[in-house]
Amino acid sequence: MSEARIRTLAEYEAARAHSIADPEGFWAEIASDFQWRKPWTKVLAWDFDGPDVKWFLGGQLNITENCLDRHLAERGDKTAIIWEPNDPKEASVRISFRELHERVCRMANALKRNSVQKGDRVAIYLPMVPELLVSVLACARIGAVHSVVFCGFSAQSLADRINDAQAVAVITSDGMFRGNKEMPVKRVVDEALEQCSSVKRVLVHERVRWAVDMKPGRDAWLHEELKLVDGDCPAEPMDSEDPLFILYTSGSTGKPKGVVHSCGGYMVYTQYSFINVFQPEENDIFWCTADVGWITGHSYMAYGPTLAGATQVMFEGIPTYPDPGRFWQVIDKHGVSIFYTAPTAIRSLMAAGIDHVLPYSLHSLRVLGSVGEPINEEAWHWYRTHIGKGRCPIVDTWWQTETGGILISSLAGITDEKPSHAAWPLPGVQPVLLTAEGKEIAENEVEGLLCMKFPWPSILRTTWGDHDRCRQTYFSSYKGYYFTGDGAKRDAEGRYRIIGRVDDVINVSGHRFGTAEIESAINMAKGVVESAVVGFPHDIKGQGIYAYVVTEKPVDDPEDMRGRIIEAVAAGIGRIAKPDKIQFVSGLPKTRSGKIMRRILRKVAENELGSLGDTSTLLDPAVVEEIKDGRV
Ligand code: 7RM
Repeated sequence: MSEARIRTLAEYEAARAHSIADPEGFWAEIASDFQWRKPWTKVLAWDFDGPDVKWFLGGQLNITENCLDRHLAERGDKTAIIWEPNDPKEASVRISFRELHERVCRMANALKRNSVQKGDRVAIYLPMVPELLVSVLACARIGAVHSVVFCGFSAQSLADRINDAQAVAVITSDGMFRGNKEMPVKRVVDEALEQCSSVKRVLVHERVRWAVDMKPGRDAWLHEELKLVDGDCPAEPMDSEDPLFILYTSGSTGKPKGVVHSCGGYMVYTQYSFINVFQPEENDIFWCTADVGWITGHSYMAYGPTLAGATQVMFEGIPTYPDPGRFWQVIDKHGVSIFYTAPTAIRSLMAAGIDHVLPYSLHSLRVLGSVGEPINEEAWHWYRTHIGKGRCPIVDTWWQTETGGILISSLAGITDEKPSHAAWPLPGVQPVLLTAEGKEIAENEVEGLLCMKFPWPSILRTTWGDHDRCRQTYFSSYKGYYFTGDGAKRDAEGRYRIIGRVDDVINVSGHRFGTAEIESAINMAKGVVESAVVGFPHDIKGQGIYAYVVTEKPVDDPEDMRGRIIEAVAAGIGRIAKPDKIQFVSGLPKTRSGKIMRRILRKVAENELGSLGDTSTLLDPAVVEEIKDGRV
């Protein structure tokens, strides 16, 4: 494994001091651990006002050469991926680094054969099969920009993302397995593509063997395309700052934005953070349960572990199929030693009962990780006691799609940990807490808005097609800082505790949705006039979605209307964003200028009816009483 590796608390502290005193020297040392086709001439140029951030300027590389080729001599036969299918009766598949290299090259050649060129965007809409990782790396191999869309998103969401990026090709599958269900995938793509003129080719992986419509001239079976090409594909040299991928993420306003990451900095930071946070050794088996459709699956499946030459498990299924012991069974089956999952999964498996854990030994586990949302103390202790058997450190990793990699976390077994605290910034990361007025808070035992005062290599570079939106969203609230949108506390010793979003973003089971995005989907339902969505505390999901809906006519069949609203959200975004609670109201609490008073709606959803605050500025204060009485 790599040398840019912190192994003791003293080294952590020294690295942190070094990174602040001499950031360029610090990162140059770490970046020298990779294969560059051409060395960089300047480590960093930055201006947060633009924003204009560039790392390793003038350098050239191909990230897949670092993920694959450089391991062949020493680790060619080492397993890169252990694929565990949805159905425990289906055989798992092991893919060595050499095989992965060959498959990526072959896929890259298939893309080329289908006219995909450097700089083109390729949408990937695939379930958790090895072809998903292969496709991602194949794009990177030839310099095509991948845009992975999570398979739970609807045709409309997929179409929006394809159109925004003007993707020229789509890689997908006939269908997918998910627990005891078989679901269509290609059909969703077909529906999306009715709205997308940029897509010229669709490559279809066969997974469930369903009959699908193949559009002549546009659609081809992947296995047939792969037969027509060879397994040799030179890696395209990329400039450090060339875009590597786009990943769409929700914010507080408008449609999801395409967060853009670039080749050099992302490569350096994902490997660096992977090896330092999880502290893998050569024989460890890493398992990240995220879907590759989210940033966690990009940074800590497709890239971080492959860059580090680690063996990882990729799991197609869900935690509760065939029963809620599935995760623990897979850990025993494959000897997983580093396990990285989300608090929502921990809470749901905790709720399923300890009887599902007891049959498994879990003795292979060495390190546990958490990501996506704050982990409550109860879940933290359960994870530590019943899964880690009290002997595995837990790394609570705080980061975002926009940060590209973990920024705040304990380093496993090196820095200390505290329940519900992401704790310590990684060396090279400079978090600050600001007051609402934008003043840095120097003291400890405080709460504020979490910002970064200095760039790190995997900071987002832009939002696809709209640089000003990037500036406005992240760099304009507080001049000279990257604003995360999260509130945080700092304890007496300096550990960070993330509280949650301070904007109109809801985090449901670790997935981000903008309230505006859900509202516009709800408003598509026939008979809906307007709606307002807020989050509320949910035992399993962290936050649930509470929708207040105004209808044209009084609702005489509420069940039917709720069903139609849920269908509208499923069609506009996907089932993952469906409201948990829907309350029909005659009006929304608005100020005289027409602004919805979300504070009031949040309080009602949280059932804090006694503390609604001042309602006298409302256009129609009576509506508040109605909303309180009608709470669901
Ligand atoms: C990696 C990821 C980002 C948002 C972020 C936070 C929340 C993520 C933690 C967390 C508390 C954590 N990217 N968040 N990790 N909150 N503790 N360890 O989830 O772009 O999808 O979401 O998730 O609010 O801003 S993301």
